[in-house]
Amino acid sequence: MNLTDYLSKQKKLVDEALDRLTPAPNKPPTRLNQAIRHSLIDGGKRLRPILVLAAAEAVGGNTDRLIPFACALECIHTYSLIHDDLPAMDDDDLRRGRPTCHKQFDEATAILAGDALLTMAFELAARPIEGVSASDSLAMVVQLAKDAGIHGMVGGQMMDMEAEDRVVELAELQYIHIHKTGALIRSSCMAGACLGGGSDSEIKKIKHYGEAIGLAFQITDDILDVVGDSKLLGKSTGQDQQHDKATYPSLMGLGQARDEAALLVEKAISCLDGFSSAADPLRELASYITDRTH
Ligand code: GRG
Repeated sequence: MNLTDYLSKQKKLVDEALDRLTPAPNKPPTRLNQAIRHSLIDGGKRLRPILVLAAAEAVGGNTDRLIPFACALECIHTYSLIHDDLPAMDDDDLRRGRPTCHKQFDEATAILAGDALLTMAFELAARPIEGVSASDSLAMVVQLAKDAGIHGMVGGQMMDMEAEDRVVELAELQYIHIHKTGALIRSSCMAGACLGGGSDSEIKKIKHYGEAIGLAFQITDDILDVVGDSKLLGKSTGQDQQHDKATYPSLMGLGQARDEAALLVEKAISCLDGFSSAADPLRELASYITDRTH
């Protein structure tokens, strides 16, 4: 398979659905809808929704029916970026190659745009899905809430903030990465596998795949902050060093950080042993996680 073609086809599907599912900019409350669209529409790689669809494909599921759930993942991710960029957190000016939400609008509007995206996500995730039992659907909504919340992304972000300006050991950094970034990636994979009709054993394997690529993704993010091109990334680089943050490269050097990420990719691919070629998109996506330049 050609991953570039696959990614652009899936991204187009997700982009079109997000555009359809998001209130029009001329509909009230216009300023809120414009702020949401500024951050959500036509931006980002759409990795999390693409993982939902690829995991469903791996277990032979119907991917079309999972589009609203896949979009929910992107809504949560985009809300986290909007709030992370606020002056109270990372205070960033640039995101996805354009001004951050609070720069383009104002802080209060950016907070509300994030809140609205988070609630919209659960409205989308809770929609009935043809061919999927209500209990499976509910289980994945609960899983998503856990992974996005206190015991996942939000908790990880809090730990990340608390770890600033003090010595952080590798084990703690790994814990932060797994929660802040990894949990939502794992949730995307699990949701695709479960809602796509996978068996318990398939869901478990894809969950472990998601955990491995989730950590590899954040290690790569740490690496790109050092060696990446801010134009390609669409955000400022060098932020971690500027804020004296513990990262994989700062704790073990760039070379070893790259090796760690590569090992995780290998581990992720091995979780898919026994899956047919329907899991090739997941296999290719694992390598893309560390090979990416943005
Ligand atoms: C504010 C509740 C709250 C959480 C913030 C995930 C996160 C927690 C903040 C985002 C800040 C950040 C740069 C995290 C590193 C990993 C990450 C999520 C990078 C951006 O994800 P990509 O590369 O972005 O998938 P695109 O723009 O392609 O969607």
